[in-house]
Amino acid sequence: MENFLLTFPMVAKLATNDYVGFTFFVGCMAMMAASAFFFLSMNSFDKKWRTSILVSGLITFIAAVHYWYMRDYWADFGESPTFFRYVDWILTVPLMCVEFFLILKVAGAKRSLMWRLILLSVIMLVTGYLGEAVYRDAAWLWGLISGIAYFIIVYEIWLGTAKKLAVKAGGPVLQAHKMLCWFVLVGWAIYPLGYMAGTPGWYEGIFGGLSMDVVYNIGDAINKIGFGLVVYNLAVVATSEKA
Ligand SMILES: *C/C=C(C)/C=C/C=C(C)/C=C/C1=C(C)CCCC1(C)C
Repeated sequence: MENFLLTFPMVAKLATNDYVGFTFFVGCMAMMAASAFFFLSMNSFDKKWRTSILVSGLITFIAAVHYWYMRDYWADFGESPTFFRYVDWILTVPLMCVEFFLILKVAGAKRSLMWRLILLSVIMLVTGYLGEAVYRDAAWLWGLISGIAYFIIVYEIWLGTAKKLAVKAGGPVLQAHKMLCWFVLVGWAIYPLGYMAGTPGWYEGIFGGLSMDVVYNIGDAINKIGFGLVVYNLAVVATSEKA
């Protein structure tokens, strides 16, 4: 029995300088804790906000499950879990687009806005995956196409239809929308840096000292939990203003 456990340990050792392994581990815990927080707080709010909080919880929960697998994958193979990473993103990033729609519904947001943002985010992620995993020699080109889709999302929420709806809604919704816009502009900009650190191209060396996975893991923690907390805060403020 003892020999068996030594040959097939239940848990992998984590080296003290394994920052990728460490951030997968802590990221997993943080996503689990955030999910519990969002799910358990959900029913203390006005019905209008419950779906938004539910979606916040789903985003961190889906990430928690993927982090569980990615942590394992990294421990076993010492390689970037690119496939799991992009499956996680392709589920959670469209849900973040849904959040914009949900909070702007009070101002009459249409479903077409939601689908437009979802479509752009899918284009951004699929082209990113092609560059990172399939056509690595042309990573810069796929990254550029991905970046254009990202730019259009930024334009849409900062200056386009979404912005106009947020202004129409005013008050706490406008404030929350602004915060989410900052997350997309600054928080999401972390990802292209990770991409450039982890793919070959003319930019090699500029970000070469960074670890792609550490950058992605920090980005995920900031964006998924931060996004959820903005929506949570909106529900708190809007519910107390009504009371
Ligand atoms: C929770 C996960 C989130 C918010 C992931 C967001 C990912 C991005 C904004 C990725 C963007 C990329 C580019 C803009 C260009 C290079 C390729 C990507 C996919 C890393």
